[in-house]
Amino acid sequence: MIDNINWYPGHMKKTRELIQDNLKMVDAVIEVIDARIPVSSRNPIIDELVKDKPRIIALNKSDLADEAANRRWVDHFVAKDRVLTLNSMSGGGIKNLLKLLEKMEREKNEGKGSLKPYRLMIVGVPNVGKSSLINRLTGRKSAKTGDKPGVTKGKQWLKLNNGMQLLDTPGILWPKFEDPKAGLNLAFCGSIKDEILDVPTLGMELIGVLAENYPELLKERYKLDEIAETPLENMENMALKRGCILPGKRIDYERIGKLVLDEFRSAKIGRITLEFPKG
Ligand SMILES: Nc1nc2c(ncn2[C@@H]2O[C@H](COP(=O)(O)OP(=O)(O)OP(=O)(O)O)[C@@H](O)[C@H]2O)c(=O)[nH]1
Ligand SMILES: [Mg+2]
Repeated sequence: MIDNINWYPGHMKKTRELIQDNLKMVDAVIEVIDARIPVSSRNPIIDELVKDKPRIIALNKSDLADEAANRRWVDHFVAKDRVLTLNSMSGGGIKNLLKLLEKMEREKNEGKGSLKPYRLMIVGVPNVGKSSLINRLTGRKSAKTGDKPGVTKGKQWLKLNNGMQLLDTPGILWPKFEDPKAGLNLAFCGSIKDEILDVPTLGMELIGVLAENYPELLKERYKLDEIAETPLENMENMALKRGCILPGKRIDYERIGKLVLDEFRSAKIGRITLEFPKG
């Protein structure tokens, strides 16, 4: 199902080494995950790499995710890690993050004389908002967006207003392709855009998930009388409501597929979370 992905094993090894090397230089790690898919947007390798280093789990894009689910995820992660919700687009949650970092810095420096600046690194899968977060933390446009993994052009430390230092190279983790569901979730959320499945299939898969978890939002947005038996029927009903019709009254699957993906990604259907903590 998933082909044409440029994360071949050699690349993964290089990325892992790059993150490992960079991690040696920092006091704490901010692991950025997508609040809509907190399982699929994590890479288990990070636990192995971070080990005992202080870590913050940042549920970014929390503005797009279901608020009740955000709370459940915070409760879930807080058992093991420091966790908070963020909106790196508007800056929501950044003050809380800075407060937390300052507390961690105080804990590290307790009882010590000469103080080195507290050093941070941000890691996460593509498109979760690492660069946006870096720019928020430094208060200016410091980070290039669209950095490719494995490409380091000299390390640079960015200074935060509170004196902390942030490594300018975000650690880009490879997504979990081994699990097809994770691949789909990442594609729904725009982390691996056109690389898996075609748009009509991806759109139909998303409709299936929404019909199951958020039937009311789907009905409301697309003026559906009922949720039909199959994702395909729902897709066709939605296409009719939205005029996604080709000559000869044929359904334009490409257009309705793209439309539902766009409207999900921009939260026009509503604030939606695709994965929930167990229990
Ligand atoms: N709604 C919303 N959008 C966000 C948020 N954070 C980032 N974005 C958007 O998500 C997209 C990706 O953000 P980037 O900061 O470039 O993500 P990245 O992790 O650096 O991506 P790569 O460098 O490709 O790995 C951009 O269009 C951002 O504007 C957020 O909290 N909420
Ligand atoms: Mg980036």
